Amino acid sequence: YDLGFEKEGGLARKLEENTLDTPEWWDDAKFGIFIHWGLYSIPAYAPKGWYAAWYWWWMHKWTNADNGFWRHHRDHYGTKFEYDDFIDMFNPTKFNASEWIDIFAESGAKYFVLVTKHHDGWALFDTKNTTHRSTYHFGPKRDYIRELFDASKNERPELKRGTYITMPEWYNPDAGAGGYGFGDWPGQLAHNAYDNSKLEPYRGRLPGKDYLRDNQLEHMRMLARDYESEIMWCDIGGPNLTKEFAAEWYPFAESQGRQVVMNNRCGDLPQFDTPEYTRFSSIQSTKWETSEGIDPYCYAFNRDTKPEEYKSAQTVLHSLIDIVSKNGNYLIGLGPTGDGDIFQPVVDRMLDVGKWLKHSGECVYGTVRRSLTSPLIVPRKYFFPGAEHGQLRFTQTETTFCMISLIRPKDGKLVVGRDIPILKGDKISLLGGGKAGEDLSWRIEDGEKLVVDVPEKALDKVDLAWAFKVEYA
Ligand code: FUL
Repeated sequence: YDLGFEKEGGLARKLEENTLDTPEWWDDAKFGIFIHWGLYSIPAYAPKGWYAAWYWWWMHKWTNADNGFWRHHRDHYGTKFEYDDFIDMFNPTKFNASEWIDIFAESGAKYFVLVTKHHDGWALFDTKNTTHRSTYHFGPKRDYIRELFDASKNERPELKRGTYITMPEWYNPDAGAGGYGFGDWPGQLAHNAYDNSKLEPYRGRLPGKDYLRDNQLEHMRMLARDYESEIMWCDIGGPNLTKEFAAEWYPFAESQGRQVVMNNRCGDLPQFDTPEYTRFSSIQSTKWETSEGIDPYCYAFNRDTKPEEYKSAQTVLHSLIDIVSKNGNYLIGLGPTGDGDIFQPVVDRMLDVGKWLKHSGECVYGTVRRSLTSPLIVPRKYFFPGAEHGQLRFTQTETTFCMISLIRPKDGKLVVGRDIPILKGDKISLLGGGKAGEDLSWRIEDGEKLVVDVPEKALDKVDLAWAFKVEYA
């Protein structure tokens, strides 16, 4: 791993000063898929409103408690059943890497982020001799991260590939209170229901080794070097050796002609913020990415969520448009089932989003970063209308201005009651509206109201949202 960090030059200085920006491809990509899949996908259960990927946590926090979660666990698995007993049950017979990758690409996503190791410490890649707590060493003995990355590299190379990795491991005493002080995890508490000794082989502890250096840092290095991850999506933060990692990773990627990116939970050197289940009402000046599941409450599969509760294609698409208009990216979580299936109702919704992006993606991907205080990032010096106005969202490229209506315009007219950057000679079209949606007639009424005539025939061709593109003359 001696990647020879170049001390002089731009990259070194940016790392030193912590001013490394997000790469252009990441800004342009806008839409990603997040995959939470692991042992927790087998029980696939959490109290409503909580994260199902935290099954380990609930189990240990609430051992023998008189509450819904524990009763559920007890009734299905019994009180003597430890979380690591799921290891032998992990047998995803329906898993098909190519199918997953196809779903990601056909959803219109430009990148994906796989959970490679969640807080339960269970890795989905070959952790080699650092720890044996992985799908490669136990259960199916497969490296799912490798299989998915390979499928993407071979079949959909245009997708960017990212890796989520937890910084602490809840179960791991070397990381917890007795070790690096990541917190007083329930794993450190006694729970007399279990025979812990039988779990020792799965624990992945490294006698005489250092948690940060030989586990956390080493796993990040593996993902960066052996899998060529392009997004290091860390979770939780806390004690870390991220500066050391970054000093190797960025020059390594750069030497291969790749630009890589890291989120704000790796510790130092944050490149983008990561709000969860969050929208903003105005343009944000720092780059950010909202992540959330298509499930209304969690990222991983939860068997208690009914299919009709999943976000609809319209909700997913409107969220994406809203987020993009405010400088964000949208990372939507799909939770595959324990046997490796992406639930059909989820696939159907995502494919509908992909269909819309095929005809109207021009108003989403590659749109420029916008700001309220310095609107003049487009060549034309116009009054800038911000991100939204009622049911309209605005985006821009260098040569166009987009008005995306989240509702179907009424009476064959799009009415924008607000100054927008349009001049005589500019052309307006409805993306996806076919011939009837091209070169629409428009006028300014009452000094500032833009009225665009749009045939019902054109409106009928589009569903979910209507993207009007203003092409500068
Ligand atoms: C959180 C985690 O605890 C959740 O389970 C999920 O992975 C989310 C993206 O980050 O902090």
